[in-house]
Amino acid sequence: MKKFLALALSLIMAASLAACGSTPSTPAASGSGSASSAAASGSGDQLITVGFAQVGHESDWRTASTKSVQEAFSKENGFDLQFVDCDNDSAAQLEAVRNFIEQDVDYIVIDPIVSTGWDTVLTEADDAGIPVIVIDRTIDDSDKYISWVGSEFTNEGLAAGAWLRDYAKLKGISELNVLVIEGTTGSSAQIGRTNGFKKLADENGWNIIDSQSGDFTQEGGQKVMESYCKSYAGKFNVVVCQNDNEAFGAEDAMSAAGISYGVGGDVILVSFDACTAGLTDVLAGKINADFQCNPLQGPFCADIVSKLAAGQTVDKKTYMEEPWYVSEEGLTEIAYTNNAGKDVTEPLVHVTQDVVDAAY
Ligand code: GYE
Repeated sequence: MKKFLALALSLIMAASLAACGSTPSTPAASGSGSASSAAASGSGDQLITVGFAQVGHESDWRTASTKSVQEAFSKENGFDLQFVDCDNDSAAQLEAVRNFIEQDVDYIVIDPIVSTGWDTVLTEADDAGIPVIVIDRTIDDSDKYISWVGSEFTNEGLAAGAWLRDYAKLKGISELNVLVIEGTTGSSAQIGRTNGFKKLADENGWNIIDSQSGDFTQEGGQKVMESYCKSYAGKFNVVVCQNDNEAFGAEDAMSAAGISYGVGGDVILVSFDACTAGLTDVLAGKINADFQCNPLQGPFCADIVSKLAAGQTVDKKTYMEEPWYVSEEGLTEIAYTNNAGKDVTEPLVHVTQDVVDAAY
């Protein structure tokens, strides 16, 4: 199927380059129906073969992402999915993609561990006539892919900063001394969240005492926080963890060091992802605010592949919709200038048990 679609796809690619910035409407989280019918119409009775090079299994977010992709690319939906867990190893991820090219799969889906180093292998895929779709994290040094679906990480960081600015004002806290536990160095999620938050920190004169990577894992978050507690005891009142799993590790380290955090504590704890366990901690007042990153991208990705298989045009970029969650009721919205330079006002969702129950 790939062979005769190659020409059509280069035309589609050219058309899709013009489109960008769409927000997903369909498919919904369970949007396998449209993927199924489009896949079937694109390939007769044959399954579409898809190779997926996943980042790894480092977090609750990642587990939900893998499940979402595997469910959307099921046999019933017309796909034969080859899944590779790259265990957070960039070299292994490049090798996985090269293996997919060797196997002559119909489509390759990549969630890039880091945002650079991609142009050579994407050129190889292009030369082999295999379309590449990128999900979640971005590729920033090559445009040789058809489409991307994921999150605006810089906006997540900006929103976290805007919330902290307003929360500190509400609570009468005039001096903010911040410790950041970053995600995997060089991933677009780490880069965007770091830069977005730093912009607000600079604007408001906050002191970022230290910023180290916890590699998006609970163990990593705990280790970094243990060392922060030793080095900076009594000197910080904000901890920003770039995902929930790091926040769980940071909580354990602060508890062990006798440092109180969350609502009514000495340290404001901020997190990203808003998975079920993260929102459970927001409900319990352990995490003050959690900025969602939505991992349920599988149906959108399958829909893109199905459309390509049916010879249809796809958008170059699709952004997931993501709410911001808070533990207390005091603030109901935040206003900030987003990464596109637009002034936005967005609601803050106060977490209740219903919100936790509805989480991923
Ligand atoms: O925030 C983190 C995961 O790429 C957005 O990766 C994703 C991040 C997510 O390990 O939990």
